[in-house]
Amino acid sequence: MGKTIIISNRLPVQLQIDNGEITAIPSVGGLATGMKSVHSGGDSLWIGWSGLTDEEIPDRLAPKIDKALAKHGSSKVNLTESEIDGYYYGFSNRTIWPLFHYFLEYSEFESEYWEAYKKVNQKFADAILEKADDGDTIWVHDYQLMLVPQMVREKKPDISIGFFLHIPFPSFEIFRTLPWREEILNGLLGSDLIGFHTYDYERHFLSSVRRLLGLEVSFNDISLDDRVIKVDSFPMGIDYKKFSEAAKKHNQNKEKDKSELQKRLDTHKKSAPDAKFFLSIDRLDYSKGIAKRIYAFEYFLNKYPQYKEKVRLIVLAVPSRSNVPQYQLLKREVDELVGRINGEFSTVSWTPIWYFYRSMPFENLIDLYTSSDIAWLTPLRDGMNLVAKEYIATRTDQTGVLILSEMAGSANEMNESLLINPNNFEQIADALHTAINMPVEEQKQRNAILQKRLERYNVEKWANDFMNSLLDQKEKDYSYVAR
Ligand code: GDG
Repeated sequence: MGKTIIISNRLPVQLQIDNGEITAIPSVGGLATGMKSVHSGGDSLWIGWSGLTDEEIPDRLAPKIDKALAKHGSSKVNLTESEIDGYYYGFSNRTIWPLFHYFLEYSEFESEYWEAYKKVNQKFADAILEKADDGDTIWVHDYQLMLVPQMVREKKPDISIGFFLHIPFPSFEIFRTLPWREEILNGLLGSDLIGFHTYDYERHFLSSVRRLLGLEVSFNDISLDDRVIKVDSFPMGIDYKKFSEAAKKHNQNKEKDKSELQKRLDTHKKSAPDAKFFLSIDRLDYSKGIAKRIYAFEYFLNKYPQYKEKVRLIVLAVPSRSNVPQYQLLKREVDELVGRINGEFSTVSWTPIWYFYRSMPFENLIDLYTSSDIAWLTPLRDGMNLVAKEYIATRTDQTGVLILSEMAGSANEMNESLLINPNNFEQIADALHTAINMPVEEQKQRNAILQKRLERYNVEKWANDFMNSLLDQKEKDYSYVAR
């Protein structure tokens, strides 16, 4: 059996340059953790961008960087600042991201971005081809690299290639507006297996393949002249144990071991024992519906004024893509909204919204999850939404209520939460009211089911299922197709 090559836009390590010395620190994100079972031992390689552009890497340090990355089974693709601008901030985040999240009006169709995307995808494909041998297995991740499977297939027709999309695949009516729609589909069809988070995304993709390329699709197989491609859904899980154990440890912390944030949360809890914390955590991204959530909070306070001074909304908005104009506008909108609503409702002893615009260390994330009575996650569109799953995993006593948008992929597996339409303020206000008054027994019943499911279908299982399905596909005899 050959080696496994994983490809994603970013490598699962962060580079630190200090006094000419290089350290590569492994990332702790969901993808990196999930891939541990696939990316371990000497038989795998992860290819991606290091996070530093060519201009930021002095020539004399380049070999040291390669060495530091090699220690983590990683190899970098070199990208210039202008390539990152066109491929990443341009086509990936100004064309594909908005379009695939149904923000058609934000999607920019610039041929310059498209050219950069093709060029950089070719760079990734070349980096793979340089390292790949026949018999290897390649797993390509996400919307930044949709042309890579075909680019590799052209040079290595027999190699096994899997692709997983972490964001939604939109309906045909949305996807068809993309000027380069056929090229994107053909790029993906270089794979043997194409995976999505949900069955709906899978169906949307198959519908576009049938209607735009006229290919034969039966169930979830696409037949080409010489190959059959399998399309399937693999809902991504979390590292359940990591979150539940961190929460257990956190709950046993003595006063002196608590973080400053936890101490503040405790003080507020003590001063108003009936008060409820609502928690909202997302990257500051328009797809996450943060501004709408804050408007809905205002609506809730007006509809149910009895909760004034009794509830608090904690908003953690993590900075993201801040050089894309839509993200700058959103930042301004959220800043103003929080200011206006706090100005309108605050009293001497109560500030309705606590707003943090930053990324927090993992320990503080656990402080927030474990201290919040209600997690309120209402993206307008979201491929999956792992925060919803993490919140449930940290509720070790099984209390807590999750209010989740129907538009998040995770809603398919989290029916026991309160599912809402993020555009329906009436429904949201009522869900908050229901959540505040939900008997503890009912909270526990719902969370027990959710926890069991999340523990079983964790991120490692997700990665293994995908890999096994890809191996199965490789072993199938499709010789009849070539007749
Ligand atoms: C994309 C898709 C899909 C957040 N704030 C902090 C922090 N986080 C961590 C969370 C969670 C992750 O970031 C966010 O994951 P999500 O799934 O919620 O969202 P995206 O970043 O948009 O991810 C999404 C995902 O890919 C996987 O396929 O679910 O739909 O859009 O793990 O814990 N972590 C720390 N500090 C923070 O302030 N340490």
